[in-house]
Amino acid sequence: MKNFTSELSVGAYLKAGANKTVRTLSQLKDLYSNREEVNRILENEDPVLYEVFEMPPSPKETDLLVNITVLHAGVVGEEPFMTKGHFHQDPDTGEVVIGLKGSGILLLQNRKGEIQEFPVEEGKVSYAAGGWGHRVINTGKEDLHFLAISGANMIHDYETAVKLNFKSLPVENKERISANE
Ligand code: S6P
Ligand code: ZN
Repeated sequence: MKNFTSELSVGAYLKAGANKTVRTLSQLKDLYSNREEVNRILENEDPVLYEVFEMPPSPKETDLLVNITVLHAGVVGEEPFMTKGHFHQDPDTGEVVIGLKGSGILLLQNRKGEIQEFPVEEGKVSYAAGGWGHRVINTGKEDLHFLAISGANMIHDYETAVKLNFKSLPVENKERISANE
């Protein structure tokens, strides 16, 4: 990666050279358990769930990935908008998550099924150690912005998250929903 300095805002980050990737509901519809609601929404529109702004890393494995994600506010049935969620293929590769704006949850789950949840909001930094899959859930009413930093040699492993049935709700919500069923 080239040297850069930027305000921690999407506009400034784009000016500094970031690439943008957009994730829509039609691309990620299998994340949500309420299929009828997914189809109902998609009949009218294909909402953008989140955007990732990535500063292009150099091909060198020792470089860093430094991304801002904007996770929009919204729900699909009971489940708030969330990132796809992934493990890192190399379990020695961790990740730092720094909240910038909005409020949400960093949900961590390892291959043994153990779960941890950390807040994602301005002024909070969390670390996902290697071996812990991670997903961010926007539990607030406004867009959630966060910065993620990991090693550029990291390969996203989305399949393991699917196989392990990665959780899609903060624990207290899930309990509340089952208690009301
Ligand atoms: C990369 C880092 C983030 C995510 C982004 C989208 O390691 O965790 O930049 O890529 O938040 O999440 P996902 O699960 O769709 O890659
Ligand atoms: Zn990651």
